[in-house]
Amino acid sequence: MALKLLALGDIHLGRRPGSLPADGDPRRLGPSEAWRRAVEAALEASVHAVVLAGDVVEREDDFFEAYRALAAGVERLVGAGIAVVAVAGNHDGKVLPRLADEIGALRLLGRGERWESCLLEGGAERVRLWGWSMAGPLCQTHPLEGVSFPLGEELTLGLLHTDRDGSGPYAPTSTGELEGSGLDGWLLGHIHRPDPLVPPRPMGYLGSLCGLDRSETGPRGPWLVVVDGGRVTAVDHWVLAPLRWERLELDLTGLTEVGALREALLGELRRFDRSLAGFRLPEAVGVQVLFRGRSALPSSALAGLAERGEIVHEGKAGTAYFVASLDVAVEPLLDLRRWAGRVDPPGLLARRLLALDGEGPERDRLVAVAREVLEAVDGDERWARLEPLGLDGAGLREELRRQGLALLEALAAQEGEEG
Ligand SMILES: [Mn+2]
Repeated sequence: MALKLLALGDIHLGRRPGSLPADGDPRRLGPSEAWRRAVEAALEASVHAVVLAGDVVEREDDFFEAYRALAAGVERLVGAGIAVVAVAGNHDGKVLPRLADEIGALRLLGRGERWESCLLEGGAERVRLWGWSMAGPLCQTHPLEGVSFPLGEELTLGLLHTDRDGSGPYAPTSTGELEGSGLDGWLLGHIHRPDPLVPPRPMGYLGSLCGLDRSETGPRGPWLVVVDGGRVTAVDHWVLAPLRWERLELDLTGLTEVGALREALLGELRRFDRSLAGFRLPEAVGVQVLFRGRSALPSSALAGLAERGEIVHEGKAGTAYFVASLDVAVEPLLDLRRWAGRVDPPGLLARRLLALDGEGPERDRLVAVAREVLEAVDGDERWARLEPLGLDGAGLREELRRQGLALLEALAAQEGEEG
């Protein structure tokens, strides 16, 4: 008889997802619903333990909201004989110990930044789980430095919120320390992108339980770890998050009218929806659309295709597909060589665009001039709260080309020319 353990990464109870469909209810799409789904799945599968890898709660201020959601889930699990064990992360280093005091059935491991273990039992198997909790938002301590674990008969797993291979103030560890620890696996919290976790020695990030903003694309959910015959025999990602984020690139080359574009977008969404599988399908999918290719359609028509948050498709199981962002990287159908033959500003612009496509010194000069101008803007403290500009060579060149082509497109339109 195997032991089944369900491992959850960063939940961030209390956080509202970054953007939502027009009529989206954060309670139905956010972390608390993801947690509710995970609890239900754990009960259905009769797992023996549920373990939480920290950042269970978003902020101190979310105590009451987190308390309600967490207590309800923990009580259902513990009522069914399922142990619930957690460590604290940088977001909940202060609040999770207090929640654990309130919710007696929630076992917090490693209070006060000290290693502590508990024994999980299920079927004919036993697992020793080692955990260490952060005590506040910042922690320069290296939790694994100079630590050696007493290794016994039973399988041992580690549960930790850590910045792996980082040097920041988030309880840093190194891959070498994790691998050299002698433990049979590490279930990590902090980084929201899940690692591939595989038997017999799963080692890595569980990922956020539910994508919290549009950068957190792809499948999200808890991981089932199966222990049989004293070793980890299976690790399965239970994709069940209520909200999912995806990037979608659409090549417009050859499309000449906005209607065809709409159909192309729907076609892509239908294809994606058919491929969508998982433990439970999402309630909503936020799509970041990027238009690419060469097209005579004006950028304004592309950008105006849908509003942010607009629901553009309903999937087979009622999944609402909404537009999280719409970006245009389409190149107009301009004959640059013909334009470059002219002796006027559009001609100069076309020659520079051709130079940017080439390999010569003129390309490097243009990029260097642009960088000099933009660095001054980037360093200006008025813009300090905005995202820094990406000023690497390839990105800058691409941006210059995009802006230049858009400008030439506008100039061409003024002349009533079609390329
Ligand atoms: Mn964290």
